[in-house]
Amino acid sequence: MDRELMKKVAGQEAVKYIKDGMTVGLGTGSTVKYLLDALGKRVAEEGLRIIGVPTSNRSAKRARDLGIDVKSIDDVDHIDLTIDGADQIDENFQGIKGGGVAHLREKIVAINSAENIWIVDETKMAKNLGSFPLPLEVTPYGSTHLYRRLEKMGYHPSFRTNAKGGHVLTHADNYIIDLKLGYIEHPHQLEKILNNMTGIVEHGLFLDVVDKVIVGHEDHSETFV
Ligand code: ABF
Repeated sequence: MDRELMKKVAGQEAVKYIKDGMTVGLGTGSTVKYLLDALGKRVAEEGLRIIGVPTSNRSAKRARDLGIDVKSIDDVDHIDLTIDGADQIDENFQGIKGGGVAHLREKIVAINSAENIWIVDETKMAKNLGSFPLPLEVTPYGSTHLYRRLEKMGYHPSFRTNAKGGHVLTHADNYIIDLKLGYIEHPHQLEKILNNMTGIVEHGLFLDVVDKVIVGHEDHSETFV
């Protein structure tokens, strides 16, 4: 199984939806890397002109290197289309995102986009959400108490740490707690619980957000609308 090829297939299919003059939300992750490669090709060969609104510093740098006009979300009045990766998508096209530590910015860009497309390799598709740990961006202040509360709720929390054992920090210098839930039976109910927990800045449940999912296989892509 060649996952990089699958990601490339998905990224190359998604770039077709970008039209000249669009303001495009640019996601984060290794599949989006292939989208940006294909986008760079179109910029170079067709003179495609877009405004890119990146969801991470990594995507911002890559877009600038490709000669794309990069703006912050607060410097544009609308986003026509956002293309992003995902960590897990269920059969109702609900998603978990945030494995790449950028889900707060990704969600802010997504909810302000006229259309959202997710690009994934086939291994991201699942019957239910939960076997991929659910990321939470949390404020450092009080996080040890929040951690214990999540533990008591049976959510199997763990702080995301780096190689040195320190906390992984988000763009906003917050912490990440991952919930190893295994199986999320009712994502909307869980969303309501997490939305009401003080200290959780944003969770990685992306429900009723996506308009189109492009799944890359080794020799073709599937597009679900
Ligand atoms: C991003 O895409 C993150 O939310 C997510 O962690 C990441 C996963 O994508 P990939 O597998 O392509 O790196 O949107």
